[in-house]
Amino acid sequence: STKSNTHLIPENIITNTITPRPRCSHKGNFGSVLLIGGGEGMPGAIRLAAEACLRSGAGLVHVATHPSHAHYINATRPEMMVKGVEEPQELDELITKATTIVLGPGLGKSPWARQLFSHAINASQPIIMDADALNLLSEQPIKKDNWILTPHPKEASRLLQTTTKEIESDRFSSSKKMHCKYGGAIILKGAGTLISNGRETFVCTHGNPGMASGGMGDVLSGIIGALVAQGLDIFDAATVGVELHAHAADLAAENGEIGMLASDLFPHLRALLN
Ligand code: NPW
Ligand code: AMP
Ligand code: MG
Repeated sequence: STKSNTHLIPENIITNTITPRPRCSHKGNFGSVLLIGGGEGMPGAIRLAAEACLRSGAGLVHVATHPSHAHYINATRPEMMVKGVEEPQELDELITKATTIVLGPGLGKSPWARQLFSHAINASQPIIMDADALNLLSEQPIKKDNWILTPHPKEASRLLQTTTKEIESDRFSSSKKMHCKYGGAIILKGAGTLISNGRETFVCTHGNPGMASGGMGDVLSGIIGALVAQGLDIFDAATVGVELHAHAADLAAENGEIGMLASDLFPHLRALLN
């Protein structure tokens, strides 16, 4: 059956995976993440993903974004290194230095976005694909082993050229179909998020409807980027990342679900990781 290799995410997965830092560690031990996104008028998504990445322990965080707001991102979080990128070739130096790449938050579908997308997906590092990177991928499907796709049901419907209703009617088989078509690790988001590599599927039972607010998914892609940069393989990073995100959201929801913000997760991420 489609459910034979299905498990709940183990309760202790975070403490079993995330270990204290050795006393002599330095930032080079925790990887460098390049986040690409934030088309004109949409700096918030990539700003949130990049902070989630820092808050989840990445050694260095670089953001490649639209030149119109590169300054804003750096001014509001100076720990990030930000480059306003006009032409896709300007990504090359950043890609060379990156341990892993997060592609898509707030990217949009403009000619600028399409050029950056086409250039970045050729990188050899693992890529966390989110938001408009998924929408653009659905227009020209390719298969890769070392990437993580993080669709919500509507993005999944575009990836499989079907309806959201169809995706939701059998989330297990939808995840498997996405793995067959695109490869890698698949995260089908929404209440009861599924994480699948085609052989095994984990189900996340944490999280809450307070998470149904803008920017929440952008935070997830940043968390996973940080975990890949710190050496987790893509399936472990996807699973642990989903659990951290949901657990942080449950802690944030102790102050109430309604009105909860994606950035409210940040202090809880730090507490859970430590
Ligand atoms: P409906 O309304 O039910 O038909 P889109 P997006 C559906 C950036 N952002 N179960 C639902 O459809 C992103 O990074 C920027 C069922 C919903 O209306 C992207 O680049 C922010 N259906 C870009 O915006 C903060 C579900 O999908 C529709 C579902 C567009 O991303 C916000 C939305 O999907 C945002 O992150 C579920 N669980 N979840 C910023 N601060 O800069 C979603 N849907 O059309 O792909 O648009 O996800 O908003
Ligand atoms: P996005 O739509 O890309 O912003 O992603 C939304 C994030 O919030 C995903 O990680 C979803 O799994 C999560 N989420 C949204 N609504 C719920 C819900 N009702 N229960 C649990 N998680 C949710
Ligand atoms: Mg999203």
